[in-house]
Amino acid sequence: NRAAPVDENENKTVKPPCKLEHHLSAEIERVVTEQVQYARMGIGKDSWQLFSEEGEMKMYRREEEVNGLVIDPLKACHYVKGFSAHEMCYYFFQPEYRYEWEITLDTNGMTVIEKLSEDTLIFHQMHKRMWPAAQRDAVFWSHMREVPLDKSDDKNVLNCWVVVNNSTDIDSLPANGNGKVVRIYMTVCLMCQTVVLDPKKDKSQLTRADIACKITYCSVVNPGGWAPSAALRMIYKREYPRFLRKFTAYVTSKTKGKSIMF
Ligand code: 18C
Repeated sequence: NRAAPVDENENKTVKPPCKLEHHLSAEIERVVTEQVQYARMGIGKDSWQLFSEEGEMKMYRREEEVNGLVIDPLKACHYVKGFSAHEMCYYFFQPEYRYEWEITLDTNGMTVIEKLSEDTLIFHQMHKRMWPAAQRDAVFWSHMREVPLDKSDDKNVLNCWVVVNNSTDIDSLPANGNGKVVRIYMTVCLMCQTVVLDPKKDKSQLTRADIACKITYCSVVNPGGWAPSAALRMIYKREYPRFLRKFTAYVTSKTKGKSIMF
């Protein structure tokens, strides 16, 4: 005669464990595992070069080229008080908010091609053209989930969420199909951890003043075709800090006054 168990994931948008039952399941499992491991490594001892620092936000890159194209891997770390890991990932993943923060999109540039499951979407994005290079587009799967905590995580970490965006091919939208738009290839990982600032408080007592979000954003973008290296590196240096600054401010404003989504 016991009461029904309380489902503490009831209000989450994605309920772990994720049910992956589609043709991309195996690939998503592999890429997400890899990306989470890579994000957890932080900047470690590798030769990352700090290229931007604004308060808690630090951005590092490694200069790399493939067939003469700049593909510099980027790792960014940030720490923002007042919202949770789930909230940060939620606004990054959900398509209905994208135009409110994504400044690289062309007018009406985003389309959801397919919803594979609650936690996995396939997007087509048409990006703004940057003269003198050709316009770029991208087709990618986007997957959001909660990640179990790891022994390497700090004691004050409450939970961890991730969104991975990874390029994919679909028959209906062939790359470079019209001879004008060049397809970019990317792997992007946004990993966030909710940090509890007052360890004496129980989860149910936490307010926005008691939490912070530790953010790791990693990306590798292959421009897919000719793009002047120096110009591209200048765009990276300007646009990545702009994105993370703007996006975290956006999440702060969207969550203000709302109950916390853990
Ligand atoms: O992760 C981010 N956004 C996600 C949701 O949209 C998703 C998409 C990432 C891909 C971004 C690639 C954009 C290419 C756009 C072309 C340039 C437009 C610049 C317009 C500036 C106003 O994961 C946040 C992404 C933050 C992106 C920062 C800039 C990256 C620039 C990449 C350039 C690629 C080659 C362009 C060739 C131009 C050469 C002069």
